[in-house]
Amino acid sequence: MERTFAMIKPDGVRRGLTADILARIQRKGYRLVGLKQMVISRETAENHYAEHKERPFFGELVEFITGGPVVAMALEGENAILGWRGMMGATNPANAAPGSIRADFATTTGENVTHGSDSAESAERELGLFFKAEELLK
Ligand code: 3AN
Repeated sequence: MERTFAMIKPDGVRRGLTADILARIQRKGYRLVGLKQMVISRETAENHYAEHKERPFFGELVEFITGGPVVAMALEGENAILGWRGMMGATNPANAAPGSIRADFATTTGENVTHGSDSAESAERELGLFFKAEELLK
């Protein structure tokens, strides 16, 4: 069993896609062991996206991700890290596999609806950044 950090970004929440995305996760069979709607602080955003600090789009990315409520999730299941990445599709929606969330709901890389940890190390770091231990089901 693996745990991963997943998020519906502000564009997804604003566009009313929350229920659809939660339904996909539940149909897939992942267990939602953490779930909350929140506005991300600037500090948490800069921390979360620290690997992109030198990229030209960093400022824009932080403004976007703090610009409205997100849905933060902890998903549990077999191969949940890669599996959720597969459900999201490629970062650039133009390259996302048909039927994936980004292929179905997004047109730009900057606002691509969802986030998912890309490795076990990222999952552990991001789950710790967004959830207190007592907010996660055992
Ligand atoms: P993923 O979200 O698929 O893990 P990353 O980690 O490469 O992709 O990028 C994190 C976020 O940074 C993306 N979801 C997107 O919002 C933003 N981003 C990445 N590349 C670009 C880009 N070339 N232009 C604008 N925003 C970008």
